[in-house]
Formats: sequence, C-alpha cells, structure tokens
Amino acid sequence: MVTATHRESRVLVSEAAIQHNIHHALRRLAAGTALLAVVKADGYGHGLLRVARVAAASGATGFCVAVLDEALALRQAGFTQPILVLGIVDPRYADLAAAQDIALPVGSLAWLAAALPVLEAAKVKPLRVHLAVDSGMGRIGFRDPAALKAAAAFAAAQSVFDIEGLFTHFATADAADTTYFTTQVARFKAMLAALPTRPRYVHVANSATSLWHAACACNAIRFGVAMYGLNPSGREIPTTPYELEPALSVVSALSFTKRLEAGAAVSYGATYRAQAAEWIGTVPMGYADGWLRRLQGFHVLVDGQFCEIVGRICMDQFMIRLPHDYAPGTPVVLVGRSGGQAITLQDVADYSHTIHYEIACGLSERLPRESVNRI
Ligand code: PMH
Repeated sequence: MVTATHRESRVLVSEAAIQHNIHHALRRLAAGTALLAVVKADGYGHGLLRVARVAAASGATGFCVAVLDEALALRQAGFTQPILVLGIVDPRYADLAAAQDIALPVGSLAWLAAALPVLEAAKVKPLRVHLAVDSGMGRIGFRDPAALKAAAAFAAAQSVFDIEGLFTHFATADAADTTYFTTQVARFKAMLAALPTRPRYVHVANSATSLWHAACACNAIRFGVAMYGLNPSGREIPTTPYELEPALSVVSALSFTKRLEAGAAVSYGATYRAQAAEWIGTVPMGYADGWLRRLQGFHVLVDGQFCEIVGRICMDQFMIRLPHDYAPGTPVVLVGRSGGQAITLQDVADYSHTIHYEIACGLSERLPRESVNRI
C-alpha cells in the first residue's frame, strides 16, 4: 500500500513512552528475566522497526512476532537479538528460520517430523524451538504431558533441533476473576514437570500476567500491549503497578470547510441533516485508513473542543460539525490530546465495540508513522 506522506493524516509515536513502559516493566522483573518485546502486526500498528529499535535500546532482550516474515524483516534490518515466532510456521520453512537464527513454536510431534528432513537437507545450524503448551487457550500447543514428553524426546535425539523454550499463553490474565488463570497455571506446571530438563526459556507472561500476576514471570515475559502504554484489560482492572504511558496518537487537519444550511445532508445515504445553519469540516481520513465506519457519531478534537463525526465515514474522508468556521489546515486530533481534552484508543474502542488492540492494529499503512517526543 502507498503511504500518503502528502496528506496531513498521520500516526505519531512517542518513543519516550515506549521506553518508559519498558523501563518500568524491567524494574519489576527478577534479575536474569528476559523481556521479549512483542512487535507483531507492525508493532501493534506503531511501526515494526521503530518499536524494535526503541525496545532494544530500552533493554528488551529480544522480540516476539506472529509470522516468519516479520522475523525476517527484523533480521534484514540488522537486529541480531533472539526472535521467536508465536504462530505455527509451515515446517517447509524450518531451514529458513534456522539459517536466520529465528526460533519457532512447536505444538506437535508431526511438525518436528516434517521439519526434520528439511533441516537435514539444508545443513544449517540447529533450529531453535519453543514447545508450545495449550494450558487452556485452545489455540496451539500440546495438551497432554505424554505427547509433550514424546515430542521433546524426539527433538532432543536430533541434532538439528535445539529445544530453547517451553511456553504457554493465558486466556484470562486480564480478567478480574482469576479462577481460569489459576487452572491454566496448574496445567502448565504439570506439563513442565513432564520434561526431563528445563529449557533455557520458560515463559508464560503476556502484559497482563506481568502486571497482575508478577509471580508468574518465569524467566522471560512476552511484553506486548503494555509496552505501547495500553491497559490489557481495557477498563476491567483500572489499577496498574506503574503508570502506562500511551505511545500512539492519530492526527489530521481539516482539508475543507463550509457552512451548510438547515436540512442539508452530509455523506453517503444522506443520514445526517444539518439541524440549523452549521459549519462542517472535512477530515482527510477514512475507513481505508482504519478509521472505522462505525465511528459515525463519535468525535474528534479541534482546538480543544469535541466535534461530532456527522454522516457516514467514507473510505478516505469524513465530516465533523465545527462550533464555528475554522480554516482548512486546522489541526484535528483523532486520538490524543488537544487543549485540556483527550481521546484515547480505549475511547475509540469502546465506541466501536471492540478492543484498543484492534483499533491500533487496524491503522493502515497509508498513514505515515512519525516519531515524536511525547504525544
Ligand atoms: N504472547 C502471545 C502468544 C500472544 O499471542 C500475545 C498477544 C502476547 C504474548 C502479548 O500479549 P499482550 O499484548 O497482551 O501483552 N496476542 C494477541 C492476540 O493473538 N490477539 O490479541 C493479542
């Protein structure tokens, strides 16, 4: 996709905020515990390479990504730190991962068996594998201690595999009710006990676990959404052990303004009609940028004032009702602060009935990302 640099709409990313969040997370970890910065999905929309650079400079040991291509992009950019892919990669690419020193997750003996000839034929260094345990997320991994033990024995017997890690993922670490979380911890412990030796990295913690179940850090955490300054629980657990500083802001500027007479319609479907004579501004951003169509009726900030989004959001533009005339070029804040007011990603997520993760990841590549000191 083409990035629109000749347009005022952009995503601003505060490197200082990312650094702040990482420093606070590190301060709470026992010595020797690794922080793996989760930079998948273009760093949750904040920019893969930018976030990786800041995270590494702030003390992250390595990275987690979702797919092999994200790992390869990090290697190509020159990052030499440990990288773990979190999603299952087709075993036919095992040699590519091994050659680039990229660790892959393994959830079955069949995967190891399929990767074995690929690795043997390639004569590359051993593939680092992290055995995935499905302790209750129901997504990937071993569910049965005997199956885990058999796979570990198979891998240990082959020089092409290096069992570097054992991990699991929690479904409810961000919930106030800890019942299911406790069940998952117990299941994971039973799985760990099935292994004859403890791998170098044993990791279970996402951001929520690191914030609210610090005892479960094991010796590595996979630090994602909190690194970006977002509360993993949304609003369910409002208190965090340190202040999370949001790293992302979305800004634009009015591209056009006009005065509409009472009754005049705005946008597709003519769903909005001016109540009286009104000033209407056009913002050059739309659902193709990730500004969801269901945000009709939500608001943005102009000059410290909330302005309603009126009429349907178009692919590349939407309209707002202004308190009075403003010149084209006037700044518009979609996420962030203006005057004494603020709109958070959580506010956007609440209005559109989703989670802030989805809003951040959905901001499209058409929006340039720019570093700023503070948002
Ligand atoms: N580890 C795994 C296996 C993950 O899938 C994720 C996030 C993280 C760590 C980081 O979680 P955090 O951002 O809450 O800290 N994965 C996803 C997901 O699949 N959907 O939303 C978040």
